[in-house]
Amino acid sequence: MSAYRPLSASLLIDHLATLPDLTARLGGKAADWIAREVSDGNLNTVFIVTGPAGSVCCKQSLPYVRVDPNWAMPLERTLFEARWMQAVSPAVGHQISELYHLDEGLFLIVMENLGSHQVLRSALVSGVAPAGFAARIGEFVGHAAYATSWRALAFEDVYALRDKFSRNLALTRITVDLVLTDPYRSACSRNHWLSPELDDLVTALQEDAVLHTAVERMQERFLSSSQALLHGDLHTGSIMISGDDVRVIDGEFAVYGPIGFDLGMFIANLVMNGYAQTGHEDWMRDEIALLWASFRRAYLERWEHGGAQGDLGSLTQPASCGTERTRFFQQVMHDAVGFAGLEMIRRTIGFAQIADYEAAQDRAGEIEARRRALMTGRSLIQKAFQIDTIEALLDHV
Ligand code: SR1
Ligand code: MG
Repeated sequence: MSAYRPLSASLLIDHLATLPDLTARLGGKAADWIAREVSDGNLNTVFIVTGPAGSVCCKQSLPYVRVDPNWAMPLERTLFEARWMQAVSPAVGHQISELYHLDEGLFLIVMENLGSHQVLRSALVSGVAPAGFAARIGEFVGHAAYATSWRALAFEDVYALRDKFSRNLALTRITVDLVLTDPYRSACSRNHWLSPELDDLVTALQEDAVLHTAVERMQERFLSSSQALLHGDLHTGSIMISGDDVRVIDGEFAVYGPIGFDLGMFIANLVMNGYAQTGHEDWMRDEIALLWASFRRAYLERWEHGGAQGDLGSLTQPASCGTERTRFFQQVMHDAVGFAGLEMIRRTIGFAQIADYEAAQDRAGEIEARRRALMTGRSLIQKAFQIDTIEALLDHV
């Protein structure tokens, strides 16, 4: 295990040169390699290292938030990301990147370089994302959620897996604060919004005690429902895409929680893209319908045929529990609706906002998109437990 130091491009090359497997993967000698920083997310540094025979992607934690160095942050997040990759890869195969190496001292992950892929959010903003991508994400959530659930695993195994992620405190704190709390607090200096155009809606969100009770219900779901191992940050910036090949990256927020959290977060990002970009609205509705159908299909396929070793459902035949299936998917839908509402609000007035709004055709279009997101988000949170089906959700957005 190495001692921690933030790696520059040349320090990273020196370090990789000490690792025979990675040296073989890159080919040639260290002097032949090029390391290029491609950091894009809020938290970490990322380099692509290329040699004569191949390339790798290297991600290192910093002791602070990359985009806000005054915000101190423990280094451990890379370890949780590696654990997430190890935990879900048997169920999702090539829908994530391959993990080549983890250095627990440097808090460094070395993984497959998705060189021909593009971040889905950028592909949407530039209009080059292929239709149908959301089906792959639905499959991913269905397979990962079932494989880590109480249906698939004996409770002893779920407890063991849940324990591995239960210390992911710093990033879970980010979610609890940034997604589930901050936007509803008028005194929170991390919030920012287009002012004065959104002032009336922001004040209404922050003064609405009935809404805050509905938010509390979603806080309760996030904190007290341990249905499956979540990705925990499944927005369109956590997906890489190249034609049909769709990969889920950045599992550092992984934690046990309600399955609808991942689905709701992804749905919200599609809805906001549809509001922001002219001509995308019907397309995003289609993607949301595909996401849900493929999630349901993948989860059910494993439920019916995947071999149930879990204690949950041990008394019933998978094929004979239609009522239970309906109840289960309705509950996931309720959670997805509520968390979609929270994600829409925080991405519009909270600390971490989205580039999609800047792709609106003009300022009036951006204001309109942001206002729609705030109004729809609020309504989704309030009506979460009344929206039972994907059709009802689509009618609502
Ligand atoms: C301080 S981190 C802000 C946001 O970036 C990540 O991608 C998560 O979405 C987090 O909420
Ligand atoms: Mg990320």
